Amino acid sequence: MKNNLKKNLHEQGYLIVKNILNFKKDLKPVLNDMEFVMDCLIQKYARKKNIKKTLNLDFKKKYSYISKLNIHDLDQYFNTRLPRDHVKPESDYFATQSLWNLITNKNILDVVEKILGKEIMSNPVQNTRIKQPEKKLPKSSVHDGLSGRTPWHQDAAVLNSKGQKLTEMVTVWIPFTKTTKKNGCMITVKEINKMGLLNHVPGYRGQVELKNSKLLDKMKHVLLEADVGDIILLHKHSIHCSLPNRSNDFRISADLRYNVAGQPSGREPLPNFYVRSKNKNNIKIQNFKQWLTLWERAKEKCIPRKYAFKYPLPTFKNNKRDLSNLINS
Ligand SMILES: O=C(O)CCC(=O)C(=O)O
Repeated sequence: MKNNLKKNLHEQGYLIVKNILNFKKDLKPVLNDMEFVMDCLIQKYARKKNIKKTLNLDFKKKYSYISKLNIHDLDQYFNTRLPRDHVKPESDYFATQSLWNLITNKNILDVVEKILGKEIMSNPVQNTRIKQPEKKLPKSSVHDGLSGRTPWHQDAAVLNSKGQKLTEMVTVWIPFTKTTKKNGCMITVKEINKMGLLNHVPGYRGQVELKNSKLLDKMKHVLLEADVGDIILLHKHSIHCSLPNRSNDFRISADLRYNVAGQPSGREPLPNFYVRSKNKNNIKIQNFKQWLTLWERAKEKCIPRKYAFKYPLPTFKNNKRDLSNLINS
């Protein structure tokens, strides 16, 4: 079993692992916390006369309401990491007890252990994404990966140069809603991870995008559809993107990452800590409050430089690692 998971992930670049999480116990608490954030935003930004009525709306109607209030960088309130840039003392992020529970979830770590081995660290490259139907999005958000489509990329490309070279990292993508082609699942190309790290270019709003990614449109795509309770694993060199949400409903997910302990996180000084080890003394961060303290300490370090992460994209000399050269050779 152990070798199969690892072997299959390295062979295909992705794996869908069924029935790992329980909606009520593991996932619903995160949605509850998102709703709590919505309530706080309503209290702060809604017109006084609308507050009571709006607080009684359901999750989706509440979110639709606040998304029309023109709140600056709204996605950041629901995203479980510091903003990429303009980090300020008041910068908010979605680090909740429920997410801490998910990052340290035993069933997830049992799967990750089969890929990375017994010494595992939580990697700070992580996001939580609420995606409304695309037709409800402002034009400026359609190509923003937090609320809209995500461009073709490899996850290793969002690390700093040391991380790109040295870090064994796996992505654990978690759906909070059944995820299908219609509501904007991720897509990939089988075995394309075997090409290794490729050249990337700056994409929309500072996103990291594979160079010549148009060439992938012609290739055969695998739909990474998943049920609630499943998790999707991505190899760090898997090339993937996400489709538009063409449904009438929300598509909500988290993407967490883990790396082999002792390797660079690729996003220093953001939190990178043991979540599993044979030596229990390594598990120094043992509860939500300690985790939050790590993020606040990281924020202190990011404020003077104003950004949380900003790295040279993978650009190998002489275009030798351009997708165009590799698929035509
Ligand atoms: O959830 C999405 O739309 C994209 C996620 C993704 O690209 C990632 O986790 O690397």
